[in-house]
Amino acid sequence: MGSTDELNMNGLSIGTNGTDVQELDALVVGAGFGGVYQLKVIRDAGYKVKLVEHGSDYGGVWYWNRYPGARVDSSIPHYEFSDPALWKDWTWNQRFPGSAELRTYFAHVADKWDLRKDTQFNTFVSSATWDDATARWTVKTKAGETYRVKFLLLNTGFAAKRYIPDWKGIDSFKGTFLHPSYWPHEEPDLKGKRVAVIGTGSTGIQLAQELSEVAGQLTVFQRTPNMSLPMAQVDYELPKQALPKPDYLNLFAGRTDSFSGFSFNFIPRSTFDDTPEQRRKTYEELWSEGDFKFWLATYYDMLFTKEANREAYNFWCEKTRAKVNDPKVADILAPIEQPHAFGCKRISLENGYFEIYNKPNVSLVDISDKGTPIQSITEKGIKTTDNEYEFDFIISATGYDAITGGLRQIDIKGPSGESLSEHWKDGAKTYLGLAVSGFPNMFFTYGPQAPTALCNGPTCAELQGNWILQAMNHMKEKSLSKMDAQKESEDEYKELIWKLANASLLPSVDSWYMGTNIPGKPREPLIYLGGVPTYYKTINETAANGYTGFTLS
Ligand code: NA7
Repeated sequence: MGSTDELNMNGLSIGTNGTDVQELDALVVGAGFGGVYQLKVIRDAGYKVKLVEHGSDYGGVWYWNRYPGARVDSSIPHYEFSDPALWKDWTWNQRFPGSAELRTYFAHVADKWDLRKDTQFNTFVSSATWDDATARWTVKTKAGETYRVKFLLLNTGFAAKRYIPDWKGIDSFKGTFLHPSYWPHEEPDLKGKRVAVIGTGSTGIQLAQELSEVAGQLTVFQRTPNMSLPMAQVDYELPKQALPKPDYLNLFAGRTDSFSGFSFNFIPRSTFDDTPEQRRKTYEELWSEGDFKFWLATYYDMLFTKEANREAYNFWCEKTRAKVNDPKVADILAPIEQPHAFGCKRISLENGYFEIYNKPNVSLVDISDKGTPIQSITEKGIKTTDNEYEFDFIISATGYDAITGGLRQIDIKGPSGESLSEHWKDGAKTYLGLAVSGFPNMFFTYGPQAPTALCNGPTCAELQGNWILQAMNHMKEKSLSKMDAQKESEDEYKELIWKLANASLLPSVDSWYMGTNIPGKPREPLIYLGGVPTYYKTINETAANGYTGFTLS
């Protein structure tokens, strides 16, 4: 539908087929941290913008993930926006807030930033097509609405597309089969029931901890051990918080100087610079912090050299095995022989997880290739290579088509007619983890080839969101209609992504950081591994130099 076919009235056009076309400067897709920040700053800058979201409220992953025990494992106040208007009169109940408290926080953000009037929920964006003649994206929703916008801003996050393995027989199961991110709003009654949790990522661990208290019999199916670290939860006695409010400004300012967007950094010494006694003391101190510090504020060589990594693993293994009574169960949870490089698969934080296996109503099944893999789902439950287990509930905590899945599930077509999905069929290609060559005026946050899953979410939302706003402002000031990443820049950037990854141990491990959790997905580093400060410097220099690597017209 070209612009000449339409009658334009106050930003609303009527297409030839009678459908309304909403004209905007920008459409923001997704109402998690990335999307709400984007809406706020772009609207404040005077653009006409709307936010659309698949769910029926704000929160992104926190809207969807309502399973028992769902909570963030980044501590606050790291895990919140830096705007004083939000934090000056906000208090948290816990250091690691649960999903419901995070939804309340999002409601607070929506009120303070007055977001609701420009947000439309229950709206799934199904396609976007670029029209070169008008330099506009035509965006369609599943419900049949049409938007025509100069900028398409995708904030779909890293976990918008659930993954359930293609097991035979799921439909035949007579009990209830659930994916945790589609947890029913009306809480299912699991009390005294036979419950299976498949998967031991962050979700499986949180669920298992919680359900061990409720289920009659809980069986956890583990394919790979999760090298979880202890979470030191704190219940705040209000109004006391993690930090005095005047210290917040420093903490937020420091987030972009931290490798992972928190307020801490790696120790500038290598593991074996210290004596065994000093090292033990350092490990103990990091361990006792009860957050990600044993992972992301340890010796700088831990993620880069095998020996340093093994040393960290040995400490973790010793501490973890001490929590489990049965040595055979400990061999599955924390094998003495290191199964993969420590910290190169998503580390989770746990709160009594390993101890659940000391309870009589909890059991663990090793479904790795060395154990008894799942063969199918049956009417009664789960069939492995040596047994059929019977259940009332099966919870498939099997994760997501992470990082690229949420973007690829929208049918996005650039001027050449090539879709984003086709463009990425052999692997993700972006420039700066913000744009894709051949897809002009389309930007995204918390996606591939940016610090993303190794960066605290709100930090990334702000630093990428600000960059996108500046790019839009630049185009406005220069009266430009189109900004497109150059193919050569994209190719060079991909080389950089591999170079950074190859300097680390990450590519040696199967994980969703490498795309390997989804059968057939290309094996490649999906995350920028240079750390937040270097990423921040790179994207800001590109902007300061007039958006090098982009074609502006
Ligand atoms: P994850 O981290 O992707 O975990 C999924 C889990 O499911 C993991 O233990 C997988 O084992 C397991 N899995 C996946 N496919 C299978 C099959 N086919 N058979 C058996 N087991 C399987 O997702 P989460 O939801 O836990 O966490 C997502 C992120 O949310 C998390 O990292 C935080 O950032 C918050 P595997 O390790 O692949 O062997």
